[in-house]
Amino acid sequence: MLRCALHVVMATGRGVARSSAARASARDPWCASRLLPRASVKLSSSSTKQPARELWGDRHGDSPQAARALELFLKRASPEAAAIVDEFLQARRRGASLDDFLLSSLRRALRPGEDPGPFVLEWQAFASGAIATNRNDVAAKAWTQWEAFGGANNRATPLLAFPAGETIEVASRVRLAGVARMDRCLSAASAAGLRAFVLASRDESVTRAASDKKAGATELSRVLSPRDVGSSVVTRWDVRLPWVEIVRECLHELMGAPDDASSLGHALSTLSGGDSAQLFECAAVISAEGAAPQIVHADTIQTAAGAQLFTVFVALQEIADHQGPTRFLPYTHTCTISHRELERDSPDAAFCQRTPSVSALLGVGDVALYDSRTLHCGGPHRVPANLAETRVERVLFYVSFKHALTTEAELSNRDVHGAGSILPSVAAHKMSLGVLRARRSPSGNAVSA
Ligand SMILES: O=C(O)CCC(=O)C(=O)O
Repeated sequence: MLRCALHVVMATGRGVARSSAARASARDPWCASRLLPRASVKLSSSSTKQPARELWGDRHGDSPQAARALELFLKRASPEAAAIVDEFLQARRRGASLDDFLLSSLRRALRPGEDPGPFVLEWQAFASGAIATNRNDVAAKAWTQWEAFGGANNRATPLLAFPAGETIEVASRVRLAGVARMDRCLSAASAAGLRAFVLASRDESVTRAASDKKAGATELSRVLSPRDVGSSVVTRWDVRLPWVEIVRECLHELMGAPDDASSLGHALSTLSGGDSAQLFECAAVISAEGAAPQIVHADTIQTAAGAQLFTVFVALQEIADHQGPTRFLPYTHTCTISHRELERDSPDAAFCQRTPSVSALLGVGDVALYDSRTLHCGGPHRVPANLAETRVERVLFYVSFKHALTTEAELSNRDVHGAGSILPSVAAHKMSLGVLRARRSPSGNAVSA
């Protein structure tokens, strides 16, 4: 799943960083002193050329996450790396954001033997060390947030669907609240077939990843809280799906008839600037019993450009409360204050204690459609209180569409992996929403029903 790298990592470290210096060192994911033993590059602690603080921040259009990440990095960056940052900040023109500078440097692929200069090397070492050392802290923080939302006495209300036939309402609802539900977009038979395919794909990808890390990284996206605190057992996966018949057929079915104004396809088109919106992700998330919750996060940060991505989560089986349904925080997609409060939340997650949320307790084939800026998280997958309840993995098929006016660079810059959760071979089709709605193949030929 696409997630804003800066947003997620900063959201994790922020609250605990304030508690005490010792705890900050132990738990702040960006704390450079923790990264030194792992980083291949030695960061100097005697930085002399520090960029002036007024050169970045809110008034330059930089996100708080990027500003905070830079501050932590600069505490230990070498004078040479700091000088490069200073050069960028001094020379940047209006619109050149720190977010893009940091994220494109983070993503920059290095050819063997290439010397990208001290900043890129140190920044990549800093960030990857932070992400690697941070996994347990992420799950621990997610449990604190989950408790703050009420824990087993969850205060979330169910995410409710609007009556059939009110599609305009669905698009309007997403615009207003950031999330809406649509029921029975996929038949039970299609959902069951796709579910079996997803689980088999997951098993194959996990086996392949064990012997071929590169193939693993192509087929399985990074996921938040893959393991619980202190556990080595993986209980959460994000599987990129191939463009095979069963996936295509389910997508066509989900979109509904092209002339049906109450269809999911129509709602997506209304929201995404028309049928030229492009398929950006095509994957599935799976959680097994024992899965920790995820930290509250958004998939993209808020920018002046507005909505950039709309995502559809499709339940491939019924989702009960013990299976950790997705929790959405309505109205947060356009609420800069909520995003900021989350980043600066107290160690006991006061923001989560006071913020209302809804649970996507979906039936088979039901859909949660959301604006990627909406704060959300997967819940913990627990043993049901009533052991007679069905105990199966929770599988969500998902696709996202890039708004017609959003450029590739705007979105890809906001993810560590350079793209959302989509196989390169599927992304290469550059599939438009219109093609999917019209049941055409990427080459434009009609697909037989
Ligand atoms: O598991 C879910 O319900 C949400 C997944 C998600 O948001 C993520 O993996 O980033």
